[in-house]
Amino acid sequence: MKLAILTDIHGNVQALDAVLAELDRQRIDHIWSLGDMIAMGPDSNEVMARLLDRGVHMITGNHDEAVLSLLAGTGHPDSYAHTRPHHEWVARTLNPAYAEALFKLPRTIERVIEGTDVYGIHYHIPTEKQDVPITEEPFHDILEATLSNMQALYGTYEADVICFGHHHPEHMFRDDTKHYFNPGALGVARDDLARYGILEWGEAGLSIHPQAVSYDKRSFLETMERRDVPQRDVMFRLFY
Ligand SMILES: [Mn+2]
Repeated sequence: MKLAILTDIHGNVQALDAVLAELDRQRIDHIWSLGDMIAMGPDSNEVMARLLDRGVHMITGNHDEAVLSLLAGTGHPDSYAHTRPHHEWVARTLNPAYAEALFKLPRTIERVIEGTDVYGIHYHIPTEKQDVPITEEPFHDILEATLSNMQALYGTYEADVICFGHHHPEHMFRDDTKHYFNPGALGVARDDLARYGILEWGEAGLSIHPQAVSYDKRSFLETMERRDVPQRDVMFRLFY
């Protein structure tokens, strides 16, 4: 049994296509996408088309929810004011069918696979805040990738493997009770690699494999220009 973990695709269809081609070669049983499918990159609609077409299990992230909140007329998180013009552009250009699909998504996913309880969430949200709207900012600040920080954030979650995203570098930690795994952002990096992960159950039980594949980043950057993506100068400086 193989489960692929994707996260933070962020509107980068070139990176997603490179990963999906790899997954086809690796005979994957299930694919999860742990939020932030849309925004930042130029191709939110194309990303949603691919994910829905493949039956990928999706949950929402902060960018998805901030855009949906604009579409629903329920405001925008104060701490994301700097990205509001960009989110307004995504909201304006998002295919209504994809918005409708995103509105239906949960924030968490959990499955028991071959006796292993696997949990997915975009980032740490305290249990008591898991139904709080994005405008009330229920999420935690990003913490440095260390085992003790992962234990502080996710140690009370009841699962064997906690899969998450949001923080763009890869995280792979374990202690006596849990694995903490973030494969790293699929669609946002300084280099030209699209990151993802494979959870594989074999004779010896579960193994976790961070993966990366190169993609056509030049084409991605050209599409940013061609579509005149708002605030791309800021994103180039910070993230690409
Ligand atoms: Mn995020």
